[in-house]
Amino acid sequence: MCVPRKQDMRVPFCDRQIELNGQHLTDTLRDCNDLLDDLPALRQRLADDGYLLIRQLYDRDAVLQARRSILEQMASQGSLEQDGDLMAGRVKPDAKHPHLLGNQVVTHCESVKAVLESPRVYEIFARLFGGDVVTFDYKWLRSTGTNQFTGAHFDMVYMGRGSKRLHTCWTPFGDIDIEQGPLALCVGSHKLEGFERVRNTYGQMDVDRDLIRPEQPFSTDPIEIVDKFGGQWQTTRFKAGDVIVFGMFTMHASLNNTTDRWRLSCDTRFQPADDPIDERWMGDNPIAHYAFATQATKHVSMEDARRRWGI
Ligand SMILES: O=C(O)CCC(=O)C(=O)O
Repeated sequence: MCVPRKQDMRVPFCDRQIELNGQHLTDTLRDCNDLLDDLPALRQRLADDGYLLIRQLYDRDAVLQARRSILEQMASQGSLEQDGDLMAGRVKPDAKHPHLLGNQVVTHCESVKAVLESPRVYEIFARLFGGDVVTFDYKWLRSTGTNQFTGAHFDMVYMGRGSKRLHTCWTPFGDIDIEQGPLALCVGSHKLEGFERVRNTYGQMDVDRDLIRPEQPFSTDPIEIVDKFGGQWQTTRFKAGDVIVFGMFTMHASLNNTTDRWRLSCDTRFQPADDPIDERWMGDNPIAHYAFATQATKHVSMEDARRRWGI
């Protein structure tokens, strides 16, 4: 019998089919748990790799309890298959996409907030920044359905008006295996010379100021990015309780969710409390992205913008 080797597995990654553990994509994101008691080494790792993967930062049961609350909310919105297995989170075919992104009814309910703003995550950032920490009130709680994915982007362009030390913390609400479309980082993108022109052009834009539609990623072709600018896409199998932290210039995307289950995750933001803050994301009813409500006809496509930047 012929058993396929691990490196023979091809996975859908945005608009491409890519060999897992080939040249462009590996499942080798490394955790930093062995460095957690060594602050200089932890900071150095973040500077070197552009990310910190922390296994089981949160209490797994607390994350699963939050998952249950999110799924109950999704069920009440009619987005779940009613098959008696709430925690499986099956996509109801033809259901409308659930309203979770920035929905404080869900993101600030007790069980979800207890994870996203747990003392454990505050402590990590307080140590990394060496002082008090603040988190955005807006939380990007995501449900990624069958065949959906997130295109490659920097977070800078969405929330870059405040602290230069702003970081993202990505939290899976459940175990996320390769086929459910985990997050992938283009490792090296935050510092490689090849990405300098991307950081200096695309990375300096602001989707609201420059009228580039917020839902347009930099690219949906992960191979193009590596071939043109360098780095390597890396992912991993996430477990409920894990988090991954990264900076505003670490390019990231997600693999495609090929299952019939919603992939649940939330990205939150942390920064030093004394730094200026991007006001679009603060308060009980954050301003959020605003330009397209009023100026939808003036938008610039990412394709045109990239041509203009020469990248
Ligand atoms: O979860 C995803 O698919 C995308 C997350 C993301 O873009 C982020 O954490 O900034």
